[in-house]
Amino acid sequence: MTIKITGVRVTPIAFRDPPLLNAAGIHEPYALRSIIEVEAGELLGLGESYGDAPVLAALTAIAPALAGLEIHDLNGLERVIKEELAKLPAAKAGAELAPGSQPSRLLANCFSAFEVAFLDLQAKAAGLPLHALLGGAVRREVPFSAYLFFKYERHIEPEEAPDEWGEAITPEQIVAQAKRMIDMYGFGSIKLKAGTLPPEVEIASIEALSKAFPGLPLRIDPNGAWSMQTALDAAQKLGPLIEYYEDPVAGLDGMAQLHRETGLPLATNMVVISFDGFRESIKRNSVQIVLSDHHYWGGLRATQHLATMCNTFNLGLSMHSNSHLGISLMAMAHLAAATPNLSYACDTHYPWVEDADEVVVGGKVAISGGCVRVGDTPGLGVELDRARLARAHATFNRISIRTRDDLGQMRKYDPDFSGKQPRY
Ligand code: GKR
Ligand code: MG
Repeated sequence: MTIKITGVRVTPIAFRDPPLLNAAGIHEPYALRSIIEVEAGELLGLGESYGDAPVLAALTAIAPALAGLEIHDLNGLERVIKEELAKLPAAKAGAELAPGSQPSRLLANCFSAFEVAFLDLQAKAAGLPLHALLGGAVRREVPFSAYLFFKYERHIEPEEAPDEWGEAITPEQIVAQAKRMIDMYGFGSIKLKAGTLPPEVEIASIEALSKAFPGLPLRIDPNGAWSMQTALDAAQKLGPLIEYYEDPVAGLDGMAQLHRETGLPLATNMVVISFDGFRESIKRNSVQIVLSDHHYWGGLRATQHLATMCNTFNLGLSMHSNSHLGISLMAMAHLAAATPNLSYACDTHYPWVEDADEVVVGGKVAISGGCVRVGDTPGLGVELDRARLARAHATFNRISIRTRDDLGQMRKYDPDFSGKQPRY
């Protein structure tokens, strides 16, 4: 059966984001995404990707060229994307903490944005849930971890109302944040974003979490903001408490040295973000766990290839996230459901999203018992709510943010903030 693409829409949206601290600076009051709709007659396939200007420009340029492709022709999709990208001016470097916005990832993340929508269409046309198309679910309940952030009580912009999470700049406040998030969603593991406050506070926060939640797997992620010495010192205290040490130092060589000297399992979404990086990491034994992310690894099928590589080289596999909504969450969940060796709970920023900002029917996708359930509804299992989408698009039109800039945002609080790395 031949089913052709009849139309493609890319809608930029923005949603509220709390003042979350990270190694680069602080989140702006709004996060950007793009919502992709691929039509084939009566059928509609959905995708969600980055909304930063360079990616958005590329997605928008590619969209009209996809009409006429057959929904199963993913090689054709890649060919058309390459042709359209070749016509665009070369993109400038993007924010480091949003790996998908790096120019070198443009092909991979454009392909992914449309591939998910094509696969959603294929699954709907076959009357199958997406996980069935990806090889079948090995788990129906996909575990996610509680993703904790140090944060300020409110954004510096006076017109932005405070969020419901409150301030978190001490170990006690981080434990309170974890309790609230676990009460709300039932998470069975915890990730702490670090590289932002002095390391003593961050280490003390892991110690406090370990006391407050005995037995719960813990991770810490300084996003490469620690010097080798800081990471080595911290390893002595953190080692016995964490399941993995995520990007404590920058670079493949730094990670390799840290692993040699500590023996701790190191995870990354910074030094291995492509198959080239994977090869280089294997040569040096830089990382023991790769955090996959279909948005910049080149789609759901490419991420399954990554899973095979991890299996082949005996590496662990986990899943990274950036600020996202429910379409991305469901793509992540179907992929994780169909990936046997994804052996750690996935990351997600979803708890930081407010229900009113979601664009799918029914509002936020449920996370219960720490898991997202993948069912038997054909495709991704979520539908677009047109009124919600229009609201999120209106928000995008109202604000002036067009590319994520955590560093620039931090300089509004502290004009002398250098952004120099390693930070500690
Ligand atoms: O949202 O601030 C953030 C995170 O730091 C994000 O940008 C990272 O890409 O979550 C990510 C990570 O695991 O490094
Ligand atoms: Mg990370």
